[in-house]
Amino acid sequence: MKKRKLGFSTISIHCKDTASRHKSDDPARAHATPIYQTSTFMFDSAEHGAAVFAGKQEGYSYTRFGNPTQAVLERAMAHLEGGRSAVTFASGMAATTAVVVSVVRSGEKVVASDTLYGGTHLLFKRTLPKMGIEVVDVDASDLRNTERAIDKKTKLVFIETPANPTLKLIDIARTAAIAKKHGVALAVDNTFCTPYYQNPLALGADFAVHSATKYISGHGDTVAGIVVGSGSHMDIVRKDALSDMGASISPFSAWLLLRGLKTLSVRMQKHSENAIEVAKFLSKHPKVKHVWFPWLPSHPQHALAKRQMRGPGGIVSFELKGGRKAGAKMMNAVELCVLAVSLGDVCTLIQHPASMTHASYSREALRRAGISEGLVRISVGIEDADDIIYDLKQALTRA
Ligand code: LCS
Repeated sequence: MKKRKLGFSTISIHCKDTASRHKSDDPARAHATPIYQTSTFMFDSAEHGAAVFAGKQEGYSYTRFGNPTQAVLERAMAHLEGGRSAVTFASGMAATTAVVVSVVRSGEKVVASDTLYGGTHLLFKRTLPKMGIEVVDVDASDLRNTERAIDKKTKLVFIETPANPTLKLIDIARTAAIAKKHGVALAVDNTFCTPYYQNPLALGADFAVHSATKYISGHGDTVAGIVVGSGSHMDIVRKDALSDMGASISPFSAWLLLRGLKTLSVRMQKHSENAIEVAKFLSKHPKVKHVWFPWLPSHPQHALAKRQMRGPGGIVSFELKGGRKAGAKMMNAVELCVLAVSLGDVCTLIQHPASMTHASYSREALRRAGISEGLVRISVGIEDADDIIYDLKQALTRA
């Protein structure tokens, strides 16, 4: 019989995309992927070591270049994102940096969307210019801005959709068509959706970038990043950016992500269900001025959300009528929700972007990105929705 392509949950559990009788590479035949907690690997002979280093023989040499635990994770992520290969990193920021340095050189240019995680914004505005790389940011939700900003020096378009923290969306397929027309690579930060809800490569992007710290880990216990792609640039991501820059994932973090990955689909469903409830509750609350959530018909790009994403994920942002002061009072009054940055955790997290995750933005950049002083971001967890809403309701009485 023809081999059946496995579904998302099955791939995320078995880390392969077609069924085949299980064979263990592990001498003890462990069922769970072992944590290969080793920095280095033994060679049978000087010739064997030389062959592995020369790439003439497959095998591991040193964990910075690759490790069996990491390799299982990379295979699973490549299948889930529909890419040829994946490379894991010590953080989402390392993954983003790896994509940029693999594609762009000194004297060249990146066109980026104007609403990005604050760390990515700092990399683009502070560090890349020191390396002679210019970054021009545009409101990429209007495709004319992206096309206008691309010139002969441009090598990469970098977008985040949905954007952190405003949930602004960018049409990936149409941005990819523009990038292709100009011979420019497109990278999409897919952290908010994960491959469960959005596949940038299938829409024409060259790279899908993840802060795996978030939903892929899911449990708020590690920091990691992943790049998935199909083109020849992926060899540079692995060989140059990973090996030379050295921000490789630890075997233990890779193992935590493999564990998280197994429940990604059910967690994403529950995050989304809860977030829909929270968004509806907030949008009806008399103290709330506005709610940003792609699954609400009031979201200005709701139609694009339904076309491009298979679900909303768990991030809801809102602004209170009382602005920043009321938001602070509310954040100080939560009892179940945790006042902390990061997102995609099983616990509900609440934070203030303008003074926390996006504190690196200038006032003008905040304004352009639509991140108001009063904006509050919730990463809705997978607790019982009634408990989350009860907590938000009681905290709002103090706002
Ligand atoms: N991309 C997105 C969309 C992010 O939200 C983050 C971190 C990163 C990349 C960087 O990943 P990291 O290196 O931290 O793994 N976002 C955070 C946030 O919203 N709160 O704290 C970190």
